[in-house]
Amino acid sequence: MDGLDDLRGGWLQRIAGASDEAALEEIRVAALGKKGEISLKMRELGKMSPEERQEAGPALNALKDEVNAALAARKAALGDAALEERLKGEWLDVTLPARYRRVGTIHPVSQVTEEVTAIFADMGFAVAEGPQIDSDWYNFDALNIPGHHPARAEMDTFYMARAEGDNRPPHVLRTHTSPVQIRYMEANGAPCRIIAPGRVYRADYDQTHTPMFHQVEGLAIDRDISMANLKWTLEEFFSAFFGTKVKTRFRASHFPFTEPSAEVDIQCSWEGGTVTVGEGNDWLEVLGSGMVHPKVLQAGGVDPAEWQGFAFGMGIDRIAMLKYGIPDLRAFFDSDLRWLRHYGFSALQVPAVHAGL
Ligand code: 2NL
Repeated sequence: MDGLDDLRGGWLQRIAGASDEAALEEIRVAALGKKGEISLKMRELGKMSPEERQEAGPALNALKDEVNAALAARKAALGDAALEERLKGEWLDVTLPARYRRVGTIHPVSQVTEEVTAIFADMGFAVAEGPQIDSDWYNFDALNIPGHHPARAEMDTFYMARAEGDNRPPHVLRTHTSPVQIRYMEANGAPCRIIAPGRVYRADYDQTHTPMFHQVEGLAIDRDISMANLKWTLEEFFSAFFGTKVKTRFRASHFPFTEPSAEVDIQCSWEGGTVTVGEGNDWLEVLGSGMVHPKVLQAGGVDPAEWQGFAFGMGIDRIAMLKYGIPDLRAFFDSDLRWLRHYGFSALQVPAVHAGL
């Protein structure tokens, strides 16, 4: 077919000269679009004799393929060049210091919970968790606190509202984490060594009480656990926690869920209005404890003829104040950023745990 070489030469030259994708698209339409030059030529094939068509058909198809290939190649080349240009403009100095960002802090309660957990973990205690709303059976009856018991009233319990005719058992905001330990005994049986840290609730608000506070309870059950094991465990704990040898004093007490029961004081000094733990001749009450009452073991599905153990409970907020010199309990829950920055901990700081004292 006459003039095909000129046609090829012309289009390839225009493609090579296209300076951007839009120009390239214009060229494609002019050559291969519905009314494009090459498309019109192909339409002429119909008017040719079979002999002419035999020759011109394949030649035109080859030209069409060649032009298409040239268009694609030029498009890729233009894309590469555009990217190259952009990368030159988007230069970035990765050695510049990072932009300033305000970092948060770990709340003292979280920090102390981590510290307590780490110390008891070293002594073989696992962490147990449970619901903050529980039935009055788990919160009271299972702990040998029957319906008429004054401890129920003393604990200033928050009861969940119940609609008229709702026959589910009454539920409460847990007043201690003991129900977690009852549930753990039910699920896992004896022997066991656990601590149960978490939020607890009592309707009490003054200088030294907030309606929500944090408690950690501990439970160790085996065949021959005694008060001696309790005393060693607590002395070990307080020494590791305060980073100095801490003497403890056990005073006989009474709780419905332990028998015998003891309140535990730690040695401290009062000097210039500040408390220092682990020295001096004064005592601070920080903990309640005792041997788990047989009825409580029974409520947890553990046979008191075979098993016995100790339990204890202490306030986390209280020991956090003592360790870190925080004077006012209520500020713990004010969410005051200045307070949080002052008393908070770096997220990168590992819990301060002192071993081998
Ligand atoms: C206190 C008293 C205490 C317990 C908590 C406990 C848990 C189970 C069984 C027996 Cl499952 N006892 N917990 C025992 C003694 C005292 O806390 O004054 N805490 C600040």
